[in-house]
Amino acid sequence: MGPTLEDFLMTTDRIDRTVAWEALDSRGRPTVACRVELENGAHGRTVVPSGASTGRHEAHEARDGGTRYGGWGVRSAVAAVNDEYAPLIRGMRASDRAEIDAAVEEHDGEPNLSRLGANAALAVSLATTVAHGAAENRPLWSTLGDPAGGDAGARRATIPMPMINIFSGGAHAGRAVDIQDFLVVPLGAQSFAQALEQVSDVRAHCARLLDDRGGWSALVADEGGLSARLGSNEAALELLAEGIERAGFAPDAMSIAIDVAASQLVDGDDIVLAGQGDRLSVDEWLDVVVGWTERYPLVSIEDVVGEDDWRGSSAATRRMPATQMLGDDLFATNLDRVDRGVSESAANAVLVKVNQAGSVSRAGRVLARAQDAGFATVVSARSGDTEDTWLSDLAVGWGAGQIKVGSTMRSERTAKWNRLLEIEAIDGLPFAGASVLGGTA
Ligand code: 2PG
Ligand code: MG
Repeated sequence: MGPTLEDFLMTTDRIDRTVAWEALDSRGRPTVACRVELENGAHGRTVVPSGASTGRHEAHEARDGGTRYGGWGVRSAVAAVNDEYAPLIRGMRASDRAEIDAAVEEHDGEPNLSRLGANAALAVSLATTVAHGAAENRPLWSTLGDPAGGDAGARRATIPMPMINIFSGGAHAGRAVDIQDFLVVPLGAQSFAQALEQVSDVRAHCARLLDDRGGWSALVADEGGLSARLGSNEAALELLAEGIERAGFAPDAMSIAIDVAASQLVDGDDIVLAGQGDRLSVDEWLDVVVGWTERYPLVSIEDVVGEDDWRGSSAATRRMPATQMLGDDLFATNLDRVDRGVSESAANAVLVKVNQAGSVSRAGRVLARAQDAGFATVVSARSGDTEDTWLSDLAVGWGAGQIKVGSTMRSERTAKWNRLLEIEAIDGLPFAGASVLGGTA
């Protein structure tokens, strides 16, 4: 199509200027920030998140190495946006996000975006997405189903069920215990606001219990959770179960989820629980976990075995059919891996992180594929996150059943919860409720 009157008057959503710079994430590490400005004056500005328990199959995050910021600098990714992507996408329409994402992916040329970095590609994709919402003067979540978005399409927008971190170990807490995340799922809540209030109460009770046991609840882990060297992984499960009871909730109204992040624990064919001095075969490990599902209200287990252990993942899903078996590093927000997981029944739920994929369109396609296969879906933040709130809008707009953002404190976490509270208060969308969990319970 030739130039339109709108083009002539500079009132279109065509991209005028794209600028990236180096900013900091919640761990104080450098990350890529980006602003996309449109001809009509609207703009989108985003800061890219980053993981600690990063899976091998994730899109590649470019880091500078060297001595600046201990090697974590992202000047090369920033330069890729300013020197290569800015001229590439200039003049394209923010509403054509799928086209923009495809142009960026093609320009990088590597499937995992390793030439210029997935952090560069994602910065452009996210800032464009936010700019589109701003240009339309609509809430961001409502733009996710727009035809040219190329992601999940028109899914029913709902406020997701949160799974909220209470206690941290693994790579998020100096390996205080081996398992990375101990979370609760407020299955009995009738609204998102009530869910958050109930979980805050459970966290407060767990903090008191921890102090009573000689821990120090004033110190928080990477995602705002409690942490302490409890001596065993099961001690953390006990802490949560007791905190839930003291807060007055029945186990089916306030249940437990864990993220084993087992790729961090794999040594050869074994799972090593260094904190408690155990080395177990995968079958022995699964016996332990099955025992936990019998003794605790454990409704969701993430990455129970290593990221390439398809056999172990399928065995776990077979042995715990009533439990949500959630793949994070296993799927790495990658379409081929989700397809394999579906055909081998290697899980019944998919965790979606946009920076594992490298673009909003790619992540949206993965989420839609999981939904179509009848898998449960959980949209997730990273342990190194930022003040941005687009994640909440993506989860709502894509109709993801659940969201995982960390604990109920630290601003990079509460920014996302607060955005969901805002959507519930302003837009009046329904709360997803308990039926969104995977497993046959
Ligand atoms: C995970 C995430 C978020 P990270 O493993 O699910 O908790 O951690 O961002 O470090 O990969
Ligand atoms: Mg995980």
